[in-house]
Amino acid sequence: MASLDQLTSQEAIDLENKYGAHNYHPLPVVLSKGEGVYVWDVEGKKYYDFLSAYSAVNQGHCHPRIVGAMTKQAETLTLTSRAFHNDMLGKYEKFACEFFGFDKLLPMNTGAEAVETALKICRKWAYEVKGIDENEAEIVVCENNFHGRTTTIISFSNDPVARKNFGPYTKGFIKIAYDNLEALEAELKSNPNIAGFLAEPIQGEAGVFVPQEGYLEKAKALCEKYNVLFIADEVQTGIARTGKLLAVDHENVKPDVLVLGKALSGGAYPVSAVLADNNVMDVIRPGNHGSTFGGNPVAAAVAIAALEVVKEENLAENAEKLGKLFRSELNKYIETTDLVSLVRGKGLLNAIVINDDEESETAWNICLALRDNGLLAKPTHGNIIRFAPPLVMTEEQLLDCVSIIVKTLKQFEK
Ligand code: IF1
Repeated sequence: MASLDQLTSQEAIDLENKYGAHNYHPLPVVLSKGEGVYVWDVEGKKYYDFLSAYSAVNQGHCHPRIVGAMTKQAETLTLTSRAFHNDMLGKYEKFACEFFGFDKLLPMNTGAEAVETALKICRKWAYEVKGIDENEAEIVVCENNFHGRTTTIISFSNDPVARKNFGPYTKGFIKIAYDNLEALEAELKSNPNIAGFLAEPIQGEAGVFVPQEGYLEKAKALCEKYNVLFIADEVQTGIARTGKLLAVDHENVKPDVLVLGKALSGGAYPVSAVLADNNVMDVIRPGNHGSTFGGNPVAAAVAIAALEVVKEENLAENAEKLGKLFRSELNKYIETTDLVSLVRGKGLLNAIVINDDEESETAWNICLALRDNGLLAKPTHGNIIRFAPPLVMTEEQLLDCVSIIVKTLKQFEK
């Protein structure tokens, strides 16, 4: 075998297969470099990245400003723990609170940790502010949700692959249909122990499922009516991905609890956060919650830079404009074919549905062919392909990508 720094793709894949747990089924491509909307494999082939690390790399790969902030801070101070203060955390908290319009921020590292944090805050608020009896609080969640991989979060998943044989499961969650206000109101009305409603503004893993217009606004109004916290999981939809800074901004909704991750760091470093106003966040007191790495100075420096890039490079506006162009260009093709039944999404979070059953291999095979044609995307479920490029893409690049996608799809027409 070649030395560790000169692997072929096959050698790298073989190493992962032999020494890595088999908890993923990646597309066979081994990447070793990224810049902006492009990634390169170890053989030097260049690709458009149409996954953006599940929307973590909204600002583009290796954005110089984010990498610069990270390296500068890494040379100065990386970690203090929260046993001591550091001189970056407060600056970051002020910056992010003003950026998103909340009183306070609680820093964590991964999306799942931030979701867990939001659930804990919500339960504590229910007992100490709303006045629910101890251990009786329940949180309403949606069918086909994806909020992460912890034992509590998978307890309320309905994906058997993510859930089966990981029990016993955490109690206190009630699942209702997504995009169904009647189901939400029925639950809130009949159950005085509801503390919160947790939802993704667009369901990502479910296949980029966009709810009807007005759903978020009306769900938030119902939560207010029944004194229940509206918790928005914007780990994937946030940070300009859907054409606004937050997906809830499309309906001018301010969640009671906002959960962020992924592109909060531009994909350079694991950074997540929960934001809320004082009436909610102040239920958390010393010792109630924390993390060794949460709020470390590198994370703080990286997140400030990542958010500045979003604003200064107008990434939300670009996502909105390019998303419309992407869907309209793909719709022109869809009118001519039976292979693809539809394209849906918001901003640059989109998916196409292949006209085939969920168990078919067509979407996977299309992704292999897209790879061969220089574009990387991955199926979510058997017959849905997600398209989510970095938001720093230009119109010219997007049209180039559309032509690669259409050319590839045409190879699969019967
Ligand atoms: C994997 C999907 C995306 C998320 C929302 C919390 C988290 C995620 C709305 C947890 C994470 C990821 C994780 C990734 C696959 C992926 C995903 F396909 F499963 F649905 F993005 F579309 N809330 N989403 O989407 O964040 O703890 O991972 O930082 O490999 O599990 P995390």
